[in-house]
Amino acid sequence: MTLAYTPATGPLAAFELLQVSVGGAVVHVRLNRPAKRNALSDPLIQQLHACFVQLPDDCRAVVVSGEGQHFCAGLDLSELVARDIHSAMLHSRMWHAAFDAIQFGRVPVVVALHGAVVGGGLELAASAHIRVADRSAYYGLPEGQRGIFVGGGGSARIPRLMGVARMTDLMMTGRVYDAEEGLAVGLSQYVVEEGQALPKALALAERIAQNAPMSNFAVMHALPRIADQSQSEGLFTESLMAAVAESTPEAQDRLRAFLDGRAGKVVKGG
Ligand code: 1HE
Repeated sequence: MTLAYTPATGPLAAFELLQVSVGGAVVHVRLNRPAKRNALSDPLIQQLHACFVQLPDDCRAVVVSGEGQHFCAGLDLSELVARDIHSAMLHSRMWHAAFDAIQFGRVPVVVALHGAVVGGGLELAASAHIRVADRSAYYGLPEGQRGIFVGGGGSARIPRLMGVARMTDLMMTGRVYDAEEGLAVGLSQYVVEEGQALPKALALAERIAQNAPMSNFAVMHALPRIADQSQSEGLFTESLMAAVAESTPEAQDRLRAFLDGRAGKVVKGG
């Protein structure tokens, strides 16, 4: 982390369950319900959604983290009382809308994970583009034990990270992966020392924020869609995306800068 982060002003300052701060082009959104282990209540989901659709125009990347000892304990189980089928369906769709605003929003999202990353907390993490865990992080899907099913997009997103068989194992047996296991199966891309997930996530976001916005947009919007397409359709989508990205003035400037020796090279360990 190199930037100084100061509390957000304007609409992003108004969320009672989120603590939002801004450092340059990076917005840091902290789940702020530590007494309940950041359990995802309806208001918290609604505030997350509102926050992601109101990011300032100059925002280029977001970091999401959790206040307190855990990233997120998942669905607020105290709200799961006597919902009829229709309202349960609408509840799940509300989560989908919020997490879609994260995955398919304007800018890349890096999530910093520590402690419990369970149930809906893992669904939230799976909607981000890059996951950084510290050694205290652990992952579980206790829906099986609670008598419910994932409803926050987990069945669509989590198998794309670690496969259907592993998700089945976590949901059926209650198995919990530690941080290293999560890294090995693809749940996170980085594992760092305890307490270092947030600084690492901010540093990555600050670096991502320097990319051309169109390149970041292409990566977050085109890659998952191409992965869902047939090879023939995927290759065609890729050609369209490549043509759009390289024809932007920013791409032309950046390519010229490299050819003139004014841009950084690709370095080992960079
Ligand atoms: C909660 C929740 C919650 C904590 N809903 N209130 N998620 C789960 O099945 C995970 C349930 N939670 C836990 O297993 C543990 O709380 C933790 C391992 C996350 C943390 O343990 P710990 O010892 O640090 O905290 P705690 O003492 O268990 O919890 C502190 C308080 O948070 C306590 O309330 P208090 O009033 O007694 O202080 C807990 O009741 C409360 N709390 N987790 C409500 N989840 C769209 S579908 C998604 C489906 C799912 O996410 S299913 C998985 C739900």
